[in-house]
Amino acid sequence: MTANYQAHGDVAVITLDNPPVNGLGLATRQAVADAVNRAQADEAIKAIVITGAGKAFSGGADIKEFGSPKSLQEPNLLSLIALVEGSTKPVIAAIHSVMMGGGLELALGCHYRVAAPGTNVALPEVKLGLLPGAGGTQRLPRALGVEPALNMIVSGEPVKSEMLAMLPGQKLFDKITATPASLMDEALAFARSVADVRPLPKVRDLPARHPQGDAYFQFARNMVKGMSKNFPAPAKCVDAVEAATKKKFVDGMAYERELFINLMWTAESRSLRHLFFAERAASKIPDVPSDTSLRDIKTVAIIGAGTMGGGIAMNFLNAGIPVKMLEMKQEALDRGLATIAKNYEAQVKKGKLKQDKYEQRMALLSTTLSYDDLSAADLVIEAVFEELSVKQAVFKELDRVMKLGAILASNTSTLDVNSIANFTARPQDVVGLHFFSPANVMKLLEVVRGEKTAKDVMATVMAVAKKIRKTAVVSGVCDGFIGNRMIEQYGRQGGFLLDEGCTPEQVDKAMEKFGMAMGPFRMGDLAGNDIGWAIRKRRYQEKPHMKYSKTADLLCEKGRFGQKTGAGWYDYVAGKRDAIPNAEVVAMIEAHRKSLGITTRKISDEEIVQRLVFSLVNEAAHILEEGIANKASDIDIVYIFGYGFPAHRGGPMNYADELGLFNVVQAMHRFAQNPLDDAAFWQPAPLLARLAAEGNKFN
Ligand code: T1G
Repeated sequence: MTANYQAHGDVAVITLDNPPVNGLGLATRQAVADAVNRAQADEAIKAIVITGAGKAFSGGADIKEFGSPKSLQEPNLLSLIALVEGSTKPVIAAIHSVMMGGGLELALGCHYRVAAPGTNVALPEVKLGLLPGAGGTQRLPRALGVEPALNMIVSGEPVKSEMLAMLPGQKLFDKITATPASLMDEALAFARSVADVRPLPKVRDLPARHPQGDAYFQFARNMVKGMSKNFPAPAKCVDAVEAATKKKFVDGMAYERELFINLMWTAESRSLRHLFFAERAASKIPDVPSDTSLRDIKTVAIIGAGTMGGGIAMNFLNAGIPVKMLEMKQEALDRGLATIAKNYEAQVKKGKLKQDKYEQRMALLSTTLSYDDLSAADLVIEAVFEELSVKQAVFKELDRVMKLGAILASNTSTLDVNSIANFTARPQDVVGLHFFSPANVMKLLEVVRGEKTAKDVMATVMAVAKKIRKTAVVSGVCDGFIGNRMIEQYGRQGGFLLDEGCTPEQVDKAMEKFGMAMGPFRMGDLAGNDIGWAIRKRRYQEKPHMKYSKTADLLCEKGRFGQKTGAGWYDYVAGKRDAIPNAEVVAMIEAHRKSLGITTRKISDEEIVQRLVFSLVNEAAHILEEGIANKASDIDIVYIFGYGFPAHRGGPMNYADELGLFNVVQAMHRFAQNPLDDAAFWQPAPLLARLAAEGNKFN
């Protein structure tokens, strides 16, 4: 079903019915057009109500159709809206729950709009690198006023229906119903009350004016410019809305269409649309049915009240889930609690958290020094020292005390979750939950699936991740899982570039110009260079043949661990985050090159970006081949949400697809010729080589 038709006396009710969000795909557009024509032809019908079944009025155009002929096939959305607006009988939109994008544009083509309170109303196209392409930039300013319309279009954020209805002079909503439940009754009554009103009111006939015209739009352009460095869409939103105030409606519509089509074909929009689906796809695990029954997670226990334990606890407290924290010593508990309170108090001071909410959250937190107090918890997360013997002691205790059916999770970032699971007699209940630091801020959560982890445990922790507003990606068990395994190759390339002639600043600036939130050396200073040092020391034992630059070790031998020691690759002033280049570090790198007899060369930003990003891509291709990641889009999500990869590039895999895998492989062959690089590493992973040879893509 895509839309159904029902006559209620002299009012025809057309109900969009295209689950899950009544996307306005071709079949739905066709069904609505047929229903509108049917109501026109039926003399017994005096008015038409359009509404949506299920959990949305309409979530907008069907994004899955973009880039395919279907999205343009008649009746396209513009034609459908024109058909509704040109109806000889009044068309009333009965709106509830969600009205977004093309859904709002369809409602703006109706003659009247009746909405339930609490409806989320938005034009989120800008979040997809687009702008409203079915009249939203021309009708919403007319219905709502230029400024509120532009704010909604440029932010893409939802606003509640009852809030919009309070705007002075607004013509978006003719009525807000008493409750969501009374929507249909009140919409039918409203339809009968306007059945004979002529001429039919059309949003397109309203004026769109702004008293300070040019000055306002100049201000708007300046504001938008600052926030949309890598995205063309927001600035085009301003152009389109300004056109509504300067051009005739039909000309404004033509201009909007031109801007929309152009944006549709930008790499930025393709990347953002890719990420929209990738984020949703990440929560789906191929061999775990979506209807797998979930374990009930009412209370959580956390082992370890350090930085990670405290940050993890906050996620659950924020979601209203009680937490019991265990430490070995009271002063560790006190310190942990104090840190959590301090974090919340900082949010209260900034006005980001209400005092009563803060107190509610803290009331959900309890502490203990005894494992026996944890037995009732449904989920326990261990966040203790990253040492297998310590994890072993913890999981033996958990195995002893936790109730049957409890999920036992480790926050380990590098250790083998299978080994940890085998410390217990219930490996099927053990899973890795790798939070990224700071755990109460970073959205990414790597859910590490052990060989024996039960399917319902996987389904449960993915649902818990959504509840605590994390973007979860499933990883298999390997050293570094997905993100850290790839970042190790990225860091190795950074080291080689220093040996070959780059400064840390040159590499960082090239990557930040590419769009990374931070280049590799600033990132190392932030995370702590000693972390990478510890891993490399392990590597030198495990893989003596693996090639590394020694510069990072030399830096750590000087105790320059980064921000936490006030100095790393860069110098830092207490309380500030600015990375100040340090001449001694540069001299140290130069001296090291001399000791190796290396003749430096000028290295382009392009080579820097390609070697760092393609090192991620090649390692990721191995990760896919080994089944550590289920799909390439999951790897994009890991890098966007966990490592500051630029969203407008869509993630490393999407970026490689955009460049063409053939070109990526050609570049890798060039890198393999460089005697100072690691030729073995640059052999394309078989999956990458095959896709490139086939002219195929990862995603
Ligand atoms: N098109 C296609 N699929 C969509 C969709 C859409 N517009 N919106 C949601 N889905 C799918 C989604 O992929 C997921 O699928 C399922 O619905 C549930 O989504 C011409 C050009 C509406 C607030 O940008 O913001 O109109 O994973 O998990 O949390 O100007 O979905 O189950 O297979 O997000 O309840 C503009 C995007 C389109 C709205 C519901 N509209 N959607 O949130 O569910 S462009 C949007 C959302 C447009 C016109 C332009 C949210 C939601 P699956 P979900 P939710």
